[in-house]
Amino acid sequence: MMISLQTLEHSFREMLRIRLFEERVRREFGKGDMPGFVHVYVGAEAIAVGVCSQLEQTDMITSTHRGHGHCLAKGVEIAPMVAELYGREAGLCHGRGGSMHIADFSKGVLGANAIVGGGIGIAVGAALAAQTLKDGRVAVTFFGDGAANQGVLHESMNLASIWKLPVVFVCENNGWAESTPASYSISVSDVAIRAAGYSIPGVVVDATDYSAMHVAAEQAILRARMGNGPSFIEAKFPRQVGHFVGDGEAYRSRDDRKSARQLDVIARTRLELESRGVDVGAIVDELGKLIGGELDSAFAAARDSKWPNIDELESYVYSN
Ligand SMILES: Cc1ncc(C[n+]2csc(CCOP(=O)(O)OP(=O)(O)O)c2C)c(N)n1
Repeated sequence: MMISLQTLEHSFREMLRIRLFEERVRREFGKGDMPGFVHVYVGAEAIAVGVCSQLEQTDMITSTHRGHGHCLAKGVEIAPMVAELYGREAGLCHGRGGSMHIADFSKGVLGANAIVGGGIGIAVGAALAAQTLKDGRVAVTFFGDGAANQGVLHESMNLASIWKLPVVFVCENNGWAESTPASYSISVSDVAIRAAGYSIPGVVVDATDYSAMHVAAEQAILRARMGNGPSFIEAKFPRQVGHFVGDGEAYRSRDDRKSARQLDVIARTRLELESRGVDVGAIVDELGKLIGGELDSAFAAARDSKWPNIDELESYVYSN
C-alpha cells in the first residue's frame, strides 16, 4: 500500500515528534519529581498519527492511560501538557489530572483515562451527540487489548452499530495488558473478529507499517463521516517498552523484548522514506533541534511554575 510521499514525510515528522517527547518524558521521570505513574506511547506512533492526521480539530477522540501520543497527534500543545505532567496550575487540567487524565476540549481531546476501557463509552456518547446535532463530526476511541475484554466495549459496539453512530473503535494491541499476554487473555486470534458479532467491519492492521495504518484509518473515518456507521481497527504491534516507565518487565523474556524493539515503526518508516529518496538524516537533525528546544523550555517552565492552591482542590473537577 503506497501513500503519497508528502503524506508519508509529514506523518514521519509527527511520529518523530511524539517519540522525542516520550523519550524526554522517560528521562525526566527518572529524576523523580514527576508525580504518579507514566506510560509512554513509544512504538505505537503510527496509530495516533495515522488516525489523528486525518481528523479535523473539531472531531473528538478519547484516549487511555497511554495518551501522550494521542494528544500530540490531535494538536495539543507541548508546554501545557508538560505542566500537567508535573501537576502544576499551568497544566491543561490545572494540574488536577496528570499524565493519565490530560484533556483539551479545544482540540477535541475528551480525555485520557486511567480506567481501562473508560474512554470507549464516552466516544460513543460523543458520536451520538454529533449525529443528533448533524454537525458532521466523528469520534474515535483508542484502547488497548486489555480494554478489549471490558464489557463496556461490547455494549458500545452494539449501540454504535444499531444507531449507525459516527465512531471508530481503534484497538491498540501491543500484545500485553500490564503483565498479562494477549495470547492468554483474549479468546480469539484477532480482536477484530469480534466486530462481526455487532455487524461492524473489523480489520487487522500491522501498526509498524505506517501506510497500512493510514489507509485503514482513512476508510474508517470516511465511513463514519458519510453516515455509514462505526468501524473497528485492530492495530497490532509488539510492545517495545515496559508497561509503565520503570517497569523492569521481569515477566517477559529477553528475546521477546529484543525482537519487539526490532519492529519499530520509526525505523521502518525511515527506511521507506530513504528508499523513496528523502534525506531523513536532515529531518531527524532539524526536528531534534526544534522539538528538543521546545522540550527544554517546556520542562524548565513546568518545574518553575506554580502548584495549584490547596483551597481550590475541587475546582475544575466537576463542571459548574
Ligand atoms: C478498570 C481497570 N482495571 C484495571 C486497571 C489497572 N490497569 C492499568 S493499565 C492496565 C493494562 C491495560 O492494558 P491494555 O488495555 O492492553 O493497554 P496497554 O497498557 O497495553 O496500552 C491495567 C490492568 C485499571 N486502570 N482500570
